[in-house]
Amino acid sequence: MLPDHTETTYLISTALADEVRSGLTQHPKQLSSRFFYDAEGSRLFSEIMHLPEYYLTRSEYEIIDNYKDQWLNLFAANDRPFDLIELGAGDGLKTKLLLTYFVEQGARFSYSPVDISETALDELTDDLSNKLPALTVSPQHGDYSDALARIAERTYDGADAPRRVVLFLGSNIGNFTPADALDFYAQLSASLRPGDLLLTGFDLQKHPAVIHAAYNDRQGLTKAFNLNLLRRINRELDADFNLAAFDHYETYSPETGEARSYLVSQTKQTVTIGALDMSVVFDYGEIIHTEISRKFTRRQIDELANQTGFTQTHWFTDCRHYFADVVYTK
Ligand code: AVJ
Repeated sequence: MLPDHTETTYLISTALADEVRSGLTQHPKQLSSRFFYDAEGSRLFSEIMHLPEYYLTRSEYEIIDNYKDQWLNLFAANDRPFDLIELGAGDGLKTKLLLTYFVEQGARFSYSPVDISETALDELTDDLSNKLPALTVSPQHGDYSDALARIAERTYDGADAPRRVVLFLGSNIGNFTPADALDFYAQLSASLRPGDLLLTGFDLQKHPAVIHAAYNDRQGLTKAFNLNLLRRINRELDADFNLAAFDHYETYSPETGEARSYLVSQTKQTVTIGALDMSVVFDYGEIIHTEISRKFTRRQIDELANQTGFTQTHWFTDCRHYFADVVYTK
């Protein structure tokens, strides 16, 4: 059929469209984990945080609960007000504990959660305005590079300018490749001023079986979370992925410290992505790589600070040494 001017091919260019176009034409196929977090994906991740196998959230909660008084002393040193900027705040389960304590102690600070999920951010903001009405909250919808741009933009003059404290909790940093983590921390470092703080939650290397189980839970929530990416593509890009024809597969390598998530095609099949005017062939057993969740050694955490212009000043861990919240000072 000849092209007809009434039949327009829309070249849609959203971030998801670009990702699908490039990721599903590569070998091996891949899609970035940043697209997990639509409303359903954010909800599923909130459930994952309560799984018995997903030790990360409980370990970090223990650290925050044990050290929240020390953290406040650190953040508000010399009674200076501070701006708490949280990257990837999500539903703020752990942060609420911290914020509640800070407000109770009469700390002078404001809170800026940044998240890629608008629903998670709206719910967090509503909840905070009910529970902590005195707290100034300035939510920012966007990804990490938007957050960086905002941090770099914030210029304050004067000696009593608030110190900036950037929170990057929950081992969100694990989603970066080592090169991207270095790059991101170097950029963060460049946009902070001397005395500003960066507090990162790192999941530590431990028995590989413990880590593997955290991403391969018996209830199948991690599987549903991974498959939800395909459901999102069906909805937003008019695709016809049959979710039942894909499985979840997880690997953990104690040598690289990488947990990796895959979707596996259980049959030879062709998927059509309407909005991209594209069809994608999957071989039997072919994979899509969807996520890296990197686990760290103490040495790697020291090196990350050294290589990006930070000084590592504090190290907090849980009783099992599963997780560490680490303060870098600019
Ligand atoms: C939100 C990126 C920290 O990698 O552990 C949970 C996401 N993926 N189960 C992680 C996730 C599968 C989580 N982070």
